[in-house]
Amino acid sequence: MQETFRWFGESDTVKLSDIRQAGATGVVTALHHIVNGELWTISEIQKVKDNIENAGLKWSFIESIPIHENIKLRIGDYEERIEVYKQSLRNVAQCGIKNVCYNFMPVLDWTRTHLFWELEDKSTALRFDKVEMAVFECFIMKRNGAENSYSLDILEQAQVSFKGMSNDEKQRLEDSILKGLPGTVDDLTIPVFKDMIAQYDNVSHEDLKANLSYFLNRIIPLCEELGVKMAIHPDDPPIDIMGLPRIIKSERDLDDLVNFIDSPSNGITFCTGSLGANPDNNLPKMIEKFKHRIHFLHLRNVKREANGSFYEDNHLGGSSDMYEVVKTVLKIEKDRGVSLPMRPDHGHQMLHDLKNNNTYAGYSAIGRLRGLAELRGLALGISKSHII
Ligand code: DNO
Repeated sequence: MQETFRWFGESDTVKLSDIRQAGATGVVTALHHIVNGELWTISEIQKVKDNIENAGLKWSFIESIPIHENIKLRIGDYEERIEVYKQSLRNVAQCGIKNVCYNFMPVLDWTRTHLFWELEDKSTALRFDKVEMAVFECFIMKRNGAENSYSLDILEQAQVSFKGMSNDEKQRLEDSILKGLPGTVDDLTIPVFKDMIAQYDNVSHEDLKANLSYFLNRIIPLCEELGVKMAIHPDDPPIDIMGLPRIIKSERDLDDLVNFIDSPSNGITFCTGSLGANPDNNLPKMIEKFKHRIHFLHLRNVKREANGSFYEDNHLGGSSDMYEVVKTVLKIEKDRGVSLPMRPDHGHQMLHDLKNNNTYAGYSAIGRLRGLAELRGLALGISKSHII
């Protein structure tokens, strides 16, 4: 595996020099200052690339060139927007960067109810709490019909929890869900968010899949020409939220994805944290099954709870067997004769991260360094023991 670290650009308090000291050789980043849907110009791409290379690192993966909502919905100016997307792909390829992560999640990207949830050892983790999600949807945002998405038991707990919450706690919950996403330029407010969600009122899973298929059929032939590999990020968490259809959650969804257009350019970011939040996903089996389409790895480990809540545990802790995951990754790399870019995804805020807590949620320096170091040791141990 090629070790990489995500970097959010100049505004990131984790610097390229820190990434180098963590032992990573690659950087994963995007033009975070460009608004979703705008063209990525060669000069802007080249500036970021030079910056990374001057720090002795390589730009391994673009995460992400985001997809405009009009393309996901196939409304309005979506054809022009696909053309802009294609031009951005030509431009990144011309700068020599040919790995592109993206996602097709409606409105929201990854969603958590807590960005700094305190663990027993006083480090903090990201958490998705089903009851708090119900509090937000049913009592804070008051989404029409939200009650139908929850069991009676969760709704009762949500009611009690809401009554006991201070205004600050309510605000913290709202901000975690609507403003928690690192590296985006747009922060959402409840009214704007409601309007955006309403656009999906009559969009089913099948409709959204058809739109993804349409998009891929428009861009993948160009990607093949350019040698660009697209790698879709799964939906996180892997469930429908806020009544929005989410379509990349399971083995079946990935089956559909690879069948939309049969091409090595139509690939997957295998995120063990997103897919691992669904107990039905057998991660080693899926890695083996989609081995020719996995271009990028996000390794992290969530601890699942009985009611559908989860938090992000240590990289070798959590509910997924990271030993089996890494063993399978090394095996498919051997079969294919490749070394896949991998980043330790998310990390706890710990040690110095806690004193300097202006890092992006999930993207602390030391927490991710710990994750990377543990994964590196695990991979080395597996390789040296000749079990694959
Ligand atoms: C979370 C990330 C996601 C991911 C995008 C990819 O930490 O893995 O935000 O970058 O969904 O498009």
